[in-house]
Amino acid sequence: MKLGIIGFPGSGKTTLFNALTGQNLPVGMVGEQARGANIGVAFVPDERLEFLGKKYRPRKLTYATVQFVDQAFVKEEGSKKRELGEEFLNNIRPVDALMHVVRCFEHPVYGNADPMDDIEALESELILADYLVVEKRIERLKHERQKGKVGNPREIELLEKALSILENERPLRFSEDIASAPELRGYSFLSAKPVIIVLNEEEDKSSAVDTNEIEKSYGPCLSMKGKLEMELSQLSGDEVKDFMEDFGLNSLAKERVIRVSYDTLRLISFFTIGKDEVRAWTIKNGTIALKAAGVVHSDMEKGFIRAEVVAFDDFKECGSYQIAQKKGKVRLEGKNYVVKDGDIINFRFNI
Ligand SMILES: Nc1nc2c(ncn2[C@@H]2O[C@H](COP(=O)(O)OP(=O)(O)O)[C@@H](O)[C@H]2O)c(=O)[nH]1
Ligand SMILES: [Mg+2]
Repeated sequence: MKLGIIGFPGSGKTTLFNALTGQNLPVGMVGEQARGANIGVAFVPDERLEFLGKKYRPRKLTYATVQFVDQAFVKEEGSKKRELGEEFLNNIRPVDALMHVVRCFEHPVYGNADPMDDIEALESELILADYLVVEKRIERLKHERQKGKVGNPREIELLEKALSILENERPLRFSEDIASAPELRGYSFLSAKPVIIVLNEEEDKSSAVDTNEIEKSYGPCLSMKGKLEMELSQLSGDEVKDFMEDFGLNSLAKERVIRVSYDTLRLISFFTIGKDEVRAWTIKNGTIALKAAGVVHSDMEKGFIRAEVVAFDDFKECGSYQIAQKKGKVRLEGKNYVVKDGDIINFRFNI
């Protein structure tokens, strides 16, 4: 899973990126220095995986990971073709979801905070970027039709529909048939991606923004104190617990961001266990066993025979794989079995 961190300069993108990935990149850069992109990885916290690790004591305990791209907001100056710059588009088009960081504190260079205005303004940028792509493509298809090329009528129909949504200044993500159309996948429309709004709050103030209001119009919304979260990410485990207590934090922003991302993208985890490695894997909810096998290794998909499956909770209750087997909790499933969150799977395959 790949998430793009976007937002206006000084909103706290790099601060959040550091908090998520544990990196320590310079923050608070302005102008030229704030440009460019950072790429990093966060481990998905999972108590179930840790439990399995303690049971099996494997040589390697491998967490699922989420990739984050911290992309500076770049507009191409003086270009008539595009509003958002090439760099922004190239880095953000391939991500699965967007995390929009919104500044809720006064900034020495960028001034007062206007969260609602910023949310709307950035959304407009995404809509405009898509609009330009759709408009150009439709023009081209019309031109080709005049020359006798028919094209894919379904694609044209979908593009026309997308155009009318964008003309009304609405993002594409609320239109299920557009957002999920295989004919449009290649366009990677920005406004079709799920958006998670992250309010970056002032450290010593309580929030003045109504997250429910935002959720109604935009998508899932969570708030955090980015500066504090970044400081916490630089500490060791025990220190973090103490500080969280001091600041009255129940959970880290990192954990909440990942949880909301999983929910938004409808992702689940399954586990594989062995002496060498105990590992968590990420798949879309609804994935069948055959495809889950392919996530682990392409040979497992090619030579799939069956999956031995035990639900994590059953495993935990039984205390060991052998007991789970004796109690009939280890099931044999075929390739069309729909994998559930927390399944521990042993793929049988033959090539
Ligand atoms: N006053 C104040 N400053 C903050 C807060 N959170 C972040 N900042 C500062 O705002 C700036 C955000 O910078 P950065 O993360 O580089 O933003 P980016 O341009 O979106 O990547 C940094 O100087 C942070 O220290 C806050 O809650 N209060
Ligand atoms: Mg930055």
